[in-house]
Amino acid sequence: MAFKKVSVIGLGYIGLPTAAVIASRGIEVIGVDVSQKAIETINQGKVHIVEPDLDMVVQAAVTMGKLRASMTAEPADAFMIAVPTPFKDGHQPDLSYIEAAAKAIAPVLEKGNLVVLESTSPVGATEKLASWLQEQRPDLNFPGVSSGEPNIYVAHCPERVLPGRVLEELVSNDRIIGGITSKCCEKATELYKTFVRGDCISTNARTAEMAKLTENSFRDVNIAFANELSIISDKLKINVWELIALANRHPRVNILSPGPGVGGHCIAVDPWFIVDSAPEEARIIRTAREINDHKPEYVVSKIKEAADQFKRPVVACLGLAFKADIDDLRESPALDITCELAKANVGQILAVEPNIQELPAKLQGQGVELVSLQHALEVANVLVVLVDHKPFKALQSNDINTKVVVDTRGLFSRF
Ligand code: SAJ
Repeated sequence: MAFKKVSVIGLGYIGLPTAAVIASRGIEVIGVDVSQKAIETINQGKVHIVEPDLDMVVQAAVTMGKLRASMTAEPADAFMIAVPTPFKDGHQPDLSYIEAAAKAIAPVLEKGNLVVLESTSPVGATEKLASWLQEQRPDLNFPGVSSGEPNIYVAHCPERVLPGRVLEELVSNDRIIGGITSKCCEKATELYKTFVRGDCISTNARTAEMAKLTENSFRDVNIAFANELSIISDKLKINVWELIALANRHPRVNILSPGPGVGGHCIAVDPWFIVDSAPEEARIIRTAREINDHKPEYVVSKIKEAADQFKRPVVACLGLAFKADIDDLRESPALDITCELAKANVGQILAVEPNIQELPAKLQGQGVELVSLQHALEVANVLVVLVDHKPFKALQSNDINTKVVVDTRGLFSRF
């Protein structure tokens, strides 16, 4: 089956780059989203999210007439669902966006179509997707649900790209193709082969769902280990950065870096899906989440100690984003720490975030000032490194040696 027309549901950080890359291979792509603003922006050949080179790829695809965005679904050969899967209170996965996507595409599905779930999902979500579609379309046979021979193919192929390197990783990363049946795997592999250079590895849908959650949990557990080491090292008066660099000289040790906590919408969220599915059994995974979630509190206490040394503390928080060299503030520990400092009346709080133009809503009206790095260096007596953005990495020892420094990223451990 050749894929002449592909529909991507959800045009966010994953859906839009995926749609644009497939369109760049000459396939007609219809992107569907609930945001009118996103649709208008994309149809003008522009982007509503920040990701290196994405603007160029989208503009080229729209200009060539291969990519079009719409608020309503239309018939296609394949549907790729890339909608958010956040968690609700109590860390339970919220699948309502997937359900809404199922309802949106169900009316236009035709025999022989392929439906792929890309959203990071708890185990069983792909099967649920098939049953939601079956409810809407009793005239079609969905795999794993209908007793008849399936005439629609459903698979899970989790996205695995790193924000900041999305376009490169979309093409070069290996993909896990989890079909509800082996025929579903075959169809989905055919689709991914149109734009993926990495290997496409077949498995079942449940294993593919768990594989994605496992990747992010592995990273979360490793970072929690590093964060725990940083707190132990503080207590024992050891430089944790030197410690980890030394331990990592062992050929079979690879400890990640401690930081102010774990942010973003993936690593801080996905492990909870495993905990929710197996609450008694997922002990390390839960503890790692708790350690990483507790780290911002620990950092705030260290900053308060530093500020207490001054009569008029001026605290400059370097970075608000959830990681280096991006503008994404979602689930950012740096933002939470800055907010906590403002609430706690620690002193005058300055925020330096070279990737944004105005103070985020959460910090407005809190007495926090968004300033340049230069200004912060001139007036602050406490310097807090929260994100390892490039301009902060370029600082020299004479920029900071008159300040009390709380360095959560190990930028100055070299001085
Ligand atoms: N962090 C540390 N120490 C480290 C590495 C990261 O504290 O050594 C922190 C970062 O500062 C950030 C958070 O962890 O706050 C997450 O950053 P990240 O770069 O590790 O990951 P994300 O959330 O940007 O992207 C991850 C990736 N998953 C893995 O590397 C296993 C990406 O490939 C996934 O596609 C993405 O999650 C996702 O969408 O699930």
